[in-house]
Amino acid sequence: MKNFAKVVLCSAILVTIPVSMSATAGGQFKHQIEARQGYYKMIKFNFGVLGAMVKGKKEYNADTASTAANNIYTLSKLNNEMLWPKGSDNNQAKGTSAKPAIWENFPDVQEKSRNWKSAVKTLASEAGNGLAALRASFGPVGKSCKSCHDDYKAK
Ligand code: ASC
Repeated sequence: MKNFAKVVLCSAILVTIPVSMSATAGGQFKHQIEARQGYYKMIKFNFGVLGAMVKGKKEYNADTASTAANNIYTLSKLNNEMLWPKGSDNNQAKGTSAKPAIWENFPDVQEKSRNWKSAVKTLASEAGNGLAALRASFGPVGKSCKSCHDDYKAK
């Protein structure tokens, strides 16, 4: 090998090693896991705004309710396929509650996801129509969150 080629190759290796080491330090799927947790935090925050109204801890406000519900609806339309690489589960990766069962029962996960999205769509159209309408459409969303957590999220 020509000396120049050796220098280029060695430089490439020297640059690559620290990058891959830092990637494994927090787990191979650190970024995907952090991104999906951020996604759920956004949902949780907006769902919490609605929950406070449903439980009577905050006075019902149609604009706020509609905004929060539509934020969740917007989030429900993201394509998050890239956030769920095989192996990013709580057996093989750090800092996640995602059970390996997700990847073993993917059609069921997809069905639960579709049910959630459908309930969220109803919530988005109902939340601004008064407290009773919010209450009626809030429950099914919470139920569909729970149905997935029960099977696929570690406690
Ligand atoms: C929440 C939250 C969830 C759902 C779920 C509903 O507020 O953080 O994960 O509701 O518990 O049953």
